[in-house]
Amino acid sequence: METGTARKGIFLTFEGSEGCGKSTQIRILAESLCRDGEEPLLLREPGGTSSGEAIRHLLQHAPEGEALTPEAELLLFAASRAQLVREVIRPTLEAGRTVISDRFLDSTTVYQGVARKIPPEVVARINAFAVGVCVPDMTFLLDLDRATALARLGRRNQNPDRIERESEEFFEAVRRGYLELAAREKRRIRVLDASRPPGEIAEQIRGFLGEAKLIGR
Ligand code: T5A
Repeated sequence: METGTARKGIFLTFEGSEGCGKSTQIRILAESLCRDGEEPLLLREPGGTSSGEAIRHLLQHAPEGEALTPEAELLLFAASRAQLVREVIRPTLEAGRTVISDRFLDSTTVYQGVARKIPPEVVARINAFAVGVCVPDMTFLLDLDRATALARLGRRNQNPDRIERESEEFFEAVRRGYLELAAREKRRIRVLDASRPPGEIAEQIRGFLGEAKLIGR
């Protein structure tokens, strides 16, 4: 059984559907933290460790991943996360450094739980087992309609990965699932209108940071 350790760094995560602007906002935030003398650690899920990157390849692009069942998919995302938490995130937070992750456990709640229709209590148990006490201090949900996201992704979308090939219904469920989750977890999840210009969204995120730092202490 894991016990809580004294965390000193702040743990921030970004969530939202494909093309909502997570990577863009993470880059802007990291640059601004660096100007303030901080050196945040940037991660992406699945991935971030050598085993996690192998799992990412299997989940997204490998032909061997094409026939994965929803249950196997859920466990693979959880396996990548369990490794990332113990190998990278916890030691980094304990060393006092800020960690910013592009996706984390909420992606599983929404993509595998809501969109793949795996019962929420099963997803919650597996998520809890994978992360232990390592829950984000604050999560930024970039909410964007599907048409705008597709237009932004443009050319990249001509070579979609396994999940990007899902139906419009799937991505509607993802968006709805995220908004419902944010309504249930108001203290941790901040919803941002991702159709706004990048600089405006970045300013809102900076505005929430002070609060995240207080929660993280
Ligand atoms: N997944 C993941 C699960 O099913 N379960 C899980 O548990 C986890 C962890 C990962 C996939 O795995 C699934 C979900 C995903 O399908 P990925 O390859 O890591 O996928 O990619 P995504 O996370 O989907 O990220 P994307 O790269 O698609 O999009 P981003 O990072 O959200 O968007 P970004 O910043 O690259 O922006 C896209 C474009 O829009 C422009 C950018 O310049 C870029 O061209 N842009 C804007 N344009 C106008 N206004 C703005 N405000 C803009 N912001 C960005």
